[in-house]
Amino acid sequence: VKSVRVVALAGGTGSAKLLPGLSAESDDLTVIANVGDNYTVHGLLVCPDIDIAMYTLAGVADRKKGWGVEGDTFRTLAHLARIRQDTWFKLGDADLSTHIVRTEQVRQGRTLTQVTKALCEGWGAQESVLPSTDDPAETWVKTPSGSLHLQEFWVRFRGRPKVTGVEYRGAAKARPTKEVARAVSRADVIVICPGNPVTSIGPILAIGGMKRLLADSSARRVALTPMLGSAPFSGPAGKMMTAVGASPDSAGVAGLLAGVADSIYIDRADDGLRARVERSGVSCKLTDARIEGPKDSRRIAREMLRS
Ligand code: FO1
Repeated sequence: VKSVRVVALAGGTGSAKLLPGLSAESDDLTVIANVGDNYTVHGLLVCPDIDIAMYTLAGVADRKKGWGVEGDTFRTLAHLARIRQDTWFKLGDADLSTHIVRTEQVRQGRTLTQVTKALCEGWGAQESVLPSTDDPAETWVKTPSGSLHLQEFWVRFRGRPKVTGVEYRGAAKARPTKEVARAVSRADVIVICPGNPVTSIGPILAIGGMKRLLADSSARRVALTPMLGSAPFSGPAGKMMTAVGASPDSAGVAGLLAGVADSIYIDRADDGLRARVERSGVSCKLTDARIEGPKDSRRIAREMLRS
């Protein structure tokens, strides 16, 4: 049988929960990862959404924390603290090996796409993980006291500041890579993972030409909500959605994905939102949307790929 070519748009912890299922249910999976929350710390280029996808597909992700490598140690971080350096961004020792290699290879002139391929091979991820762009594109969060890089907002200030808006700096000038363009144009199904629609999926869609590329694909485009009722399963999605004028629920997610997703799976408990979801032109499907482990991930992936 001809395999189904699956492309997954992914960013962050929520998105990563669906990847094991997609990987188990497809033998041709390409992940397009958000780069908006890439951050340079101690001179090292950290790409959290690329890395969570890579570690998840390699089977080494810390699923409890939702970032980093399972069983990692933090000895280097402890030494950084001892020599009075900032340690609010926690880099594990194994995770550091990724950032060291990436930073050096990018410095030598390789693209993030090339470096990511090498890192995925190194860690043993079978599927390909593609950065959404090789151009600069960063997500900044507007607060009453100024803009903060997403990592500063989320990790340093623990997501506490009031959010008045979100900026995708550089995104409009950035372009999808040729690898991304090729994967999208060959796809049979494009899956929009259950990531924060504003800070995980939004920055992918904000890249110049990305929405057009997705619209021109003949693939079926299907999303899974990251929301249950008026709250996300995890992370700051509700706050971010409210700040951009979307209702913090699955109907708001559908509105943000209008023109991008043909259909969206929402939780059965949110059946009451169906009419509002469909008003965005996105067809509404019901499932048990909570992903608590590999079984849920696989069940939902199967539903999404077969529908
Ligand atoms: N999230 C935290 O809440 N605290 C951390 O110290 C932290 C460190 C970190 C290091 C590497 C990495 O790849 C991700 C890390 N994250 C951390 C997660 C990250 O801030 C976000 O969850 C993602 O950017 C969401 O897309």
